[in-house]
Amino acid sequence: MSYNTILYETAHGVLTITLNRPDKLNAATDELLSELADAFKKAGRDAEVRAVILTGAGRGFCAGQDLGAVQSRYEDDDAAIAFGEHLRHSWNIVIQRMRALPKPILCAVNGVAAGAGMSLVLASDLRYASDKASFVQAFVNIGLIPDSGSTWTLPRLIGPTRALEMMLTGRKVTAQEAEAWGMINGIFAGEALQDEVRAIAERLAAMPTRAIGLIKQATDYAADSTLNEALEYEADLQDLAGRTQDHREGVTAFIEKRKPIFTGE
Ligand code: LHQ
Repeated sequence: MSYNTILYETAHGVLTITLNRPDKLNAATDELLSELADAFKKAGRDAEVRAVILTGAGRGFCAGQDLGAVQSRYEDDDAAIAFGEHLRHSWNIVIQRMRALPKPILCAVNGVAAGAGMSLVLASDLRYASDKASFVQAFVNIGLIPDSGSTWTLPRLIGPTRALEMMLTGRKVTAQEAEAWGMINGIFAGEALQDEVRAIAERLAAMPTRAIGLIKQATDYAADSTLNEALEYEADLQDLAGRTQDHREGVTAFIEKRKPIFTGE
């Protein structure tokens, strides 16, 4: 599949996906969502990709659903049903593929993240923002409810008190507030953001990739399980991690007092 609305660039084990509709703050059309879903599928299959950066072109990260496209749906009498179907076939697939990707996703939030654009941030594994970035649960401002996983991810990250305030008021939260609340991992000056996040991603790309995938899987599972279930699941996944070449390399390098060379196998 060739891409018109995103950029897909791989270097040094790191894939950078750039949402690329800068004049609309990278608001997502059907085309963009289908390309994004395809990009995450491709990233899963490409052994050369060991970390992914998700970012936006221009001054915004992503303003959520393209509202021009939404307006055209009003011609449909069954618009409510169409929204549900639309979510199931577009945004939900993207979010599910992000969580299922057995590689770390680092979000470089270069500007405003609104509506389901903010859901993309929340579905990433590590979140870094420019000091100019902001976060808006914009859904309520247009009479909708948070979607694309926001009702699940946001209260887990910042607690129900702050999450509901954002969801009910639709107010813009600054990068500084987001960091203080634990929504993001760090802030960088706007011009330094991409280089800083690339450096972190390159470090992660040189780590034991299979273990990183299993850590994502285990923590997502634990979010919904009892302690006993989590213990059992950890034991199952540790079985898999223990059979990787990178595990052997890690132990051997430790014993030999040298730096490990992880291949992602
Ligand atoms: C946009 C958009 C946009 C199109 C800025 N669309 N053009 C799922 C399923 C089904 C239905 C609906 O929704 C969903 C999920 C969702 O994501 S719902 C939430 C949709 N998003 C929003 O409601 C956010 C709308 N945008 C805004 O509130 C503001 O633009 C923010 C706060 C993001 C940024 O404000 P400013 O920095 O003041 O920028 P701006 O408003 O001037 O926007 C710049 C341009 O981008 C402008 O175009 P123009 O041609 O006039 O320069 C906007 O129209 C365009 N744009 N968001 N979502």
